[in-house]
Amino acid sequence: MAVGKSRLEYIKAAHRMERKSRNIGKGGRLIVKSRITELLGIEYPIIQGGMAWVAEYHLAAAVSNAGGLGLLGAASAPPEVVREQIRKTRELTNKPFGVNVMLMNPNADEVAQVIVEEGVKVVTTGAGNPAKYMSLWKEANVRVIPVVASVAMAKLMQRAGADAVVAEGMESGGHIGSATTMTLVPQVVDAVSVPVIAAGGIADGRGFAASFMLGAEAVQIGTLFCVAAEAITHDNYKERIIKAKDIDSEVTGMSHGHPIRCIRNSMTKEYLRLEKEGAGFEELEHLTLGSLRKAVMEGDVVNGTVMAGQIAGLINKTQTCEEIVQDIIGEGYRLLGR
Ligand code: TUI
Repeated sequence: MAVGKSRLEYIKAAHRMERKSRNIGKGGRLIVKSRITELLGIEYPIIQGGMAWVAEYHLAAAVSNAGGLGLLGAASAPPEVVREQIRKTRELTNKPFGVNVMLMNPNADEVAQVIVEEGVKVVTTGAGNPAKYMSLWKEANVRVIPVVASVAMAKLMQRAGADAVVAEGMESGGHIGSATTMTLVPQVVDAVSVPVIAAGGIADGRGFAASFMLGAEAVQIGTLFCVAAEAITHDNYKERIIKAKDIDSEVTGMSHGHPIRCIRNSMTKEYLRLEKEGAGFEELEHLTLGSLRKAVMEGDVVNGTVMAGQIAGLINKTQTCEEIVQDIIGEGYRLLGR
């Protein structure tokens, strides 16, 4: 025993050393570092997807409070609603969080500006090329993380100044590309020097560990957070995901180049029937107008659009965001031998 130290001090110091060697921080939480945790100032390399209607302030704050990165999904929300959501998130957490900008949103220009005005520190983008906002955000010291579905887009985004990229496979729910997570992630990792976040088909520690084996430094998770206790998603939507089997999703919109993955129901059957008959974009758009809101907010999972990834089949219960994050990190790091 060191001279001058009481037995209690000695035991405390020994416990501190033990926690440090096993990467365990105060409160027993595992400390998990990657370039992404450093870049974003978060505890764990888990990012919540910026899902339209689902990713609002309760969920984003809960994920951030659990040590991951919560995201607000701006989707097609008017800029003032996004501003309000940002302020409400701040009331629930003092941890970092971000905003996802859906680039097909006609309000994207104004939303991009609101993000700067409100001092948001992290932006992810989806469904398009965010190059035109890059200088605005970089000058405001916002970390910019585009979601990409190809190596070409990943390289383009790195050249444009992206801080990291999310490589999203077609297992994901919602708007998708054509490459799978298993093939896309290692190819993007080899093509860029910025850190890569894997997305698509991840809902447990195995998916987390596999992503790291492919070279990713974090994961983005959508479908699993849709069923989180803190998500305001209608119970019918959560139940539909929990009930889903491996092959219960369909991809609509292939014919007009905007493929969307969602759970098979009356809506997808009608959509695919019209597509087969050669219906035009306008007619198909009319069919789905407001249909995601109808499913997420009103619980109409028969006629509404139930966006979800292929991993829905693995998801069988609701958990809090804290439980989700701790389970994935615990299992993931055990599998990785860290
Ligand atoms: O954006 C997503 N997933 C989404 S957005 C969304 S909202 C929506 N609601 C109704 C209809 C349509 C959309 C639902 N799900 N994921 C990120 C993502 N981005 N996946 C694929 C892409 C992508 C696609 C093309 C990224 C870049 C890109 O570039 C095209 C170009 O400009 O060359």
